[in-house]
Amino acid sequence: MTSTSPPAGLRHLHSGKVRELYQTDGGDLLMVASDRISAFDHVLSTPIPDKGRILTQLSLWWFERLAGVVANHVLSTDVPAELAGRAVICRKLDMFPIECVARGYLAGSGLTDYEATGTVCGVPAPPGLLDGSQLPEPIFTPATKAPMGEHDENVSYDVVVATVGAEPAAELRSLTLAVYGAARDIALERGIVLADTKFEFGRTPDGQILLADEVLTPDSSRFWPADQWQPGHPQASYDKQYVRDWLTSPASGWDRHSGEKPPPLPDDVVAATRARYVEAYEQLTGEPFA
Ligand code: Q0Q
Repeated sequence: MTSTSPPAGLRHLHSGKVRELYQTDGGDLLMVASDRISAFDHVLSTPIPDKGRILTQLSLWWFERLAGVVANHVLSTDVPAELAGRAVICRKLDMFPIECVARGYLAGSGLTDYEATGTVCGVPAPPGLLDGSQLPEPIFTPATKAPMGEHDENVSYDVVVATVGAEPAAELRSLTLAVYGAARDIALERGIVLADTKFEFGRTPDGQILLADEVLTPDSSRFWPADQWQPGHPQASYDKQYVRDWLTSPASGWDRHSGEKPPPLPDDVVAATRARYVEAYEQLTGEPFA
């Protein structure tokens, strides 16, 4: 079980569903990933052992692999012993208040929008696409950050321009699509469809835009097993399908539309979910998770 109490001498800044952010004495940031998992907009009461470590190490692998495409905010992994492997020291940036989403496939709010308007968050798309279809080209579908527990709101590119200015907006779109495209190709070579992902960027005092937050993890992206990809129905989630299937099965006794909190997960679902996170890490990086 991971602790949520702040490490000694650090000031707590933000809490996310599954992560915490602290400020160090030197003015840098410490981002800590927990073993918490969310499903159906609930943070579940049962942790997934090592999830925080696995996703932190995966994000660090991506930052390194993509350093040629975009610089990032990572400074060090020299963190307090009790957080080893699941925390990162990063540079404090002036964050853009925009969730920079890239979509290569139709799913989630992009699919809902397409079915209602024939466009994906205002971006034209050809007729006849299905749930899970690959888009002709990846698209930038920015969103404004919602309070925890609420859904981000998709906004038009013009809103991004009005919010951050024309030049930064163009750079955010360009970087988002460049990083997504590179990561999508790497993931697909390794048997994983990167359907979409969410990036956060921040600016240094001298105006450089850096890739921040965590990147290209199953928490910030839709990962689908490539050998099961079949447009026309909801795709299996690489990491959360066991959790979703159990929670929506009679065995859980839970009704996802009831507003009730989900019940604790059984040991076998926890073990299978942990195994999927390990499998995703090892399949993408080619390295054993230790
Ligand atoms: C920053 N967050 C995310 C968050 C709750 C993470 C602020 N380099 C940075 C970063 C980053 N990354 C942030 N602020 C300044 N400089 C990241 C959304 C929220 C827990 C963990 N919020």
